[in-house]
Amino acid sequence: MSVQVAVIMGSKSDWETMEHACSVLDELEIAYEKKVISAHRTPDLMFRYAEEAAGRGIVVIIAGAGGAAHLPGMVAAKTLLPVIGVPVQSKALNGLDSLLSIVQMPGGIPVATVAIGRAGAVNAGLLAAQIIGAFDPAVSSRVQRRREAIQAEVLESSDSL
Ligand code: RP5
Repeated sequence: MSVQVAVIMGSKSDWETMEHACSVLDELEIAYEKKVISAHRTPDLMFRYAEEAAGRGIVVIIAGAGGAAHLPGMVAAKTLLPVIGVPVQSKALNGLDSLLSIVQMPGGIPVATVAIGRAGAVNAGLLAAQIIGAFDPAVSSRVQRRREAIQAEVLESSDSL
């Protein structure tokens, strides 16, 4: 199975959040790679990675970062692949800094920004799956089954009140 999704993050400390995106991709049987790439500490690697991703067969990039979270936006600036940005919950400002750094892109260079923290990482995995699912019915039906399971869980939750 060829790697379709790149999950990148600004620091190893982001893994606690980004592993939730990877769990969703595992669950939906989507092949991915994961890598620490820092916009500030390894800028040349970031540009090279973004420039080469499409040529390597990557379809979607999920990029997580916290604080001055420039990774998703800078990667988006160097590729035409869809980039999903995950704001990591920072200690100092609870992730509001990360959110604003990622979401406030100038017109012309989009980053699909999800919620701060774990829910955002889960949704980033799902959004990547839905993008792939638009062209791959097998992936789309696995996403559909996951939705049905969530729905059943909510309906059953009343019984345990
Ligand atoms: C950002 O700075 C990373 O994405 C991380 O969220 C934050 C802190 O990084 P560390 O100091 O923990 O490596 O670049």
